[in-house]
Amino acid sequence: MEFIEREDLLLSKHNVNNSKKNEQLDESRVDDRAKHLTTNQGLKMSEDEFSLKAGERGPTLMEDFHFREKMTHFDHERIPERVVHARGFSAHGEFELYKSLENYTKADFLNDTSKTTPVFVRFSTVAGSKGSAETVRDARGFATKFYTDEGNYDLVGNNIPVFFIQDAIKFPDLVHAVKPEPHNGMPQGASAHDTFWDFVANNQESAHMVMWTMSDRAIPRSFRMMEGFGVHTFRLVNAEGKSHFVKFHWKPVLGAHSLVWDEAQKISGKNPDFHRGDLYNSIEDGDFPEYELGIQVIAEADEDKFDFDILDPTKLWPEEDVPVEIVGKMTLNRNVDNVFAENEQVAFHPGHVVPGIDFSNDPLLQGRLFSYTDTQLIRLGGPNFHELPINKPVCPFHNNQRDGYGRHTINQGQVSYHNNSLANNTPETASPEEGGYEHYHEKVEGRKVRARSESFKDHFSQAALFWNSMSAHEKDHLIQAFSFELGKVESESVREQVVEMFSNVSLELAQGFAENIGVKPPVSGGSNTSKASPALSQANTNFKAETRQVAVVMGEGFNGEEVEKVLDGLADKGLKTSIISNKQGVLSGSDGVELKIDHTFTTADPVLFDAVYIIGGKSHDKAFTQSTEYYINEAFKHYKPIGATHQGVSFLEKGDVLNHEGVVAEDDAETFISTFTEAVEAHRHWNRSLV
Ligand code: HDD
Repeated sequence: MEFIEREDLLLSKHNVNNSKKNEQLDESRVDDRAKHLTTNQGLKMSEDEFSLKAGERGPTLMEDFHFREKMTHFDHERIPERVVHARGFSAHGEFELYKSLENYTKADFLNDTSKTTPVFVRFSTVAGSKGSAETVRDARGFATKFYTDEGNYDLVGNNIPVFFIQDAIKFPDLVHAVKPEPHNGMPQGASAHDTFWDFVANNQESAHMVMWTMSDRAIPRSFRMMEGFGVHTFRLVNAEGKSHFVKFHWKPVLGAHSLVWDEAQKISGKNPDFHRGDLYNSIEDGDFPEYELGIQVIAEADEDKFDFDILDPTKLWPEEDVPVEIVGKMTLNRNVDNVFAENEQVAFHPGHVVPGIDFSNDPLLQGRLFSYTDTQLIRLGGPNFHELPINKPVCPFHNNQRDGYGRHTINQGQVSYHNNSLANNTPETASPEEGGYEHYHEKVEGRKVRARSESFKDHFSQAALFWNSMSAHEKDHLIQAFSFELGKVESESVREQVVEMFSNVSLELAQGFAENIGVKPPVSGGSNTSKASPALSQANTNFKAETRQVAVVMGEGFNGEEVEKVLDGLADKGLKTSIISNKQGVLSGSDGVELKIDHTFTTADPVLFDAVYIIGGKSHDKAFTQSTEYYINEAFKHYKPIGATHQGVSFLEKGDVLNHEGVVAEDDAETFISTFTEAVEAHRHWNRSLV
């Protein structure tokens, strides 16, 4: 049998990642194409369609080893999904350091600017199951594994800089409350239900994080347009043994941008894979997502100089008080080859550290240090998950740990204990000078107590700081989000408790949603703080037109050369255009220009695009007209840029959308390209009046 070699199909389109980790993974990558089918024992099989039977119409024989092997493997294909963060997607990349941080840390990958560190990042929602929709209202996980020469360092963060609870012992309670209710298994991937809000009202330390999850941050436009935060206060320790407190930030080069809630809900149905598709396609197109690494540093001596406890994970360090210093950049430049092998089997752990990075006594962090290995043991089926290709460090590892399910390593020699004389007491420990990890010598003293520190008891000031920092439209979205979520809560008592709770954050906020959920608006309350942190508002983020998706609605007989010129011009500006029409195939322009249709009105939807550009055509039937009007109305309602040229302008006139912010009707190609690109760059046109 002759196989045809299809070189073009054998390699990932963008194999620009030449990192050490990528080379290591190459050893495990297998391409099955153009090969004979064999059993797992390597036996070539001549038949894979029919089981071995006693006669053509007879029973299947026990002897059929091929059937048994194939079926048994299939029967065991599933592993438990993650108890939280089950729905996620990943990519490979590289981290480069802009400047040495040796004053703060001895971590080699944060010292040597000539080194590029391979990374693997997994983004996720938190509450939903593995198959749930991606644009739900939720925090997003942002977990990064740095494969450093000194071992793996995992920065296991979220896109929100604070957390719901202050002590890890409450994590099972929080998760039980937000997950589908146990008596009926509803709702999936949603916090809009009684048990979640009952938890919130009765665990008021959640106030600050709830402000974030009710804000636009919880419905990101893209994984590429989210900030990342290490959340906890960690320690950096330098070669002299001096320690500083640190918080880690990822700042997306494209800025932090969000969907609107109506749109997010519709996307959940139209394309539940919206975020992974966006990440995957961007990388395949060579538009590599980039995030800069930032650090906030507080000297040990300044630990008590703030009006919050720096160990409290419900508090952030306002960037205006403790500036974020940008120190490096991560670029995601290779998609996974196999979602199970990489995205599902990757095992993160906040306790995977390298010399120079250490922990603080944040009681949430301390508990996480136990939980992550524990969960991998059940999820990945035993203690050898570090040997899975995606988890394996790029530096050698040696110890006396042995055996267990699925052991890959063949440890040679007689000795598997320490201390020993038979192997010269090796593998031997390394001194700090030789790169051995040494825990920071923090002095600790105290009575054994189960208690919350007094300094952890202010739950509302930073929730108010967040509210004060929001722009008008962001405040409005918060009020709408509270109204939606609590509108789904059946218990009147819970609704009342939540209004009462958030009246401590802002009277304007609590009054804004109370009536919508059938609760008497509070008349007194509010916070004493008028402090704001402009960095918390997405109105102050980066704005870029590059990689934005534009739906180009057009029909037969369009203005040929003119349209081609505009589409080329938009592509030059980095915009991604998709031609939408009523059926698949090719559209012919007035002057012989032909354009391929990318999607139809049936397969695409305006909620899947950042902007809409109406070109129209020479003549339209009723269905085309209705679909085009739907595109315009949806885009208008979601504050999206709308453009039109030539025949397209009449649609805007009809819909009364002309003369609104972010609506560009212009026949001159050059002017249209620049004005429309500017409108797209603005992301959304929040001041557009919808009435
Ligand atoms: Fe967690 C997964 C982030 C608190 C216990 N967590 C998990 C993931 C992220 C975070 C991004 C997914 C990693 C991946 O993609 O595989 N978790 C956080 C952040 C927290 C946090 C930023 C607060 C600052 N987590 C937290 C606490 C506990 C856990 C307090 C328990 C004490 N988290 C887990 C877990 C998971 C997990 C149950 C589920 C799957 C996994 O670990 O590997 O162990």
